[in-house]
Amino acid sequence: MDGIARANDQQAQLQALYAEMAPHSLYPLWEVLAALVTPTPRSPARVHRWEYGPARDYLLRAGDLISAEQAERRVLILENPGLPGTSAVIPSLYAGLQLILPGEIAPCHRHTQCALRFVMEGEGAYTAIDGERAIMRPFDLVLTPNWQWHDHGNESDRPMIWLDGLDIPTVRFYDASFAERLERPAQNQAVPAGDSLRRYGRNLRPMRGTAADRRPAHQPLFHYPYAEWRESLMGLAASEAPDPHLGHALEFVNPADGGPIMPTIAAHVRHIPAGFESKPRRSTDGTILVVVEGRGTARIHGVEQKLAERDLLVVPSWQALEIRAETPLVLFGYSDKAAQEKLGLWREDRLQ
Ligand code: GTQ
Repeated sequence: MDGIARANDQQAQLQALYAEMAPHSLYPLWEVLAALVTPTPRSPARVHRWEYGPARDYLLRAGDLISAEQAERRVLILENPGLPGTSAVIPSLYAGLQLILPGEIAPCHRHTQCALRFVMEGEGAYTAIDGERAIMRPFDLVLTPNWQWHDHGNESDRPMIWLDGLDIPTVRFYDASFAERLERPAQNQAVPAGDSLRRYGRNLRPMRGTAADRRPAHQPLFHYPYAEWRESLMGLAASEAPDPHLGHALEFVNPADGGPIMPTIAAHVRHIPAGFESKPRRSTDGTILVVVEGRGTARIHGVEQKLAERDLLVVPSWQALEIRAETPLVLFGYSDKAAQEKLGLWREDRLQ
């Protein structure tokens, strides 16, 4: 046999082996190794932008057709076009836009998934967590840590819309989803609205061992108001030059340990001064960005995405992002950095 014939014979025998093994759920690694262990991340997720206006119109139409109570959660999923059928915005995280109309209640439940809410519009509706309401205003961040009872209600006279960020795909990956519904639609208010912010939100905490220390020790705070984070961000912007890759950037922290807000999800805000162009930066945490204020352009692999107020942009793992601000840009973002850091996976690359 010559070399070609020998190679053909090897291929034929291997193919016969694969065909025989497959019914026994056995497969050759050497055929897939390069796709499994890649030298750098190759996310199936794509860069995608949702303009807020059209998404909002569809959500309000859904509001005419189904009640929050009937839907349990009336949400439009922001599904990544590269991850069809998964309800995921990046492989590990979920994003959705939730609508609560005046007088409605999204019934009380709890689940092992962690959630954050970032308010897009409306004022005065609440998320209640374990007996305490957080009254929501535009661009507030509100958390629902895993397994805490929560319901949402709108006692204002205007629709309330927020972005939901959950770790649904992560919990699915670990096959660790549990959920329960409370028999009553809304839980009782055990304490006044804003109570935990006053107790734990000012670098103070009730003395350990006293009844006043009523929130779980590992997750005392769940409301990060816009009025507070904006003041910190603008103060930073006024005091020093922006970081060349990030602009001015602040991460939200869990006061219990100084780490990310939840075990699986990290969140941050950024300010990019007018006329500033950030240098390209990539990181392994796929990130969902919301434009809070201003106008600009995001460039990813030479492709430009216009950014206008309340638009949403997803940047998958290891895609280099450059941001140019036309007017001062304020962005909110959340990602799976919290989980990746725990697993020793998180990396970033600051390009020139
Ligand atoms: O508000 O509890 O967008 O359980 C998806 C699942 C919101 C919620 C979502 C949920 C919720």
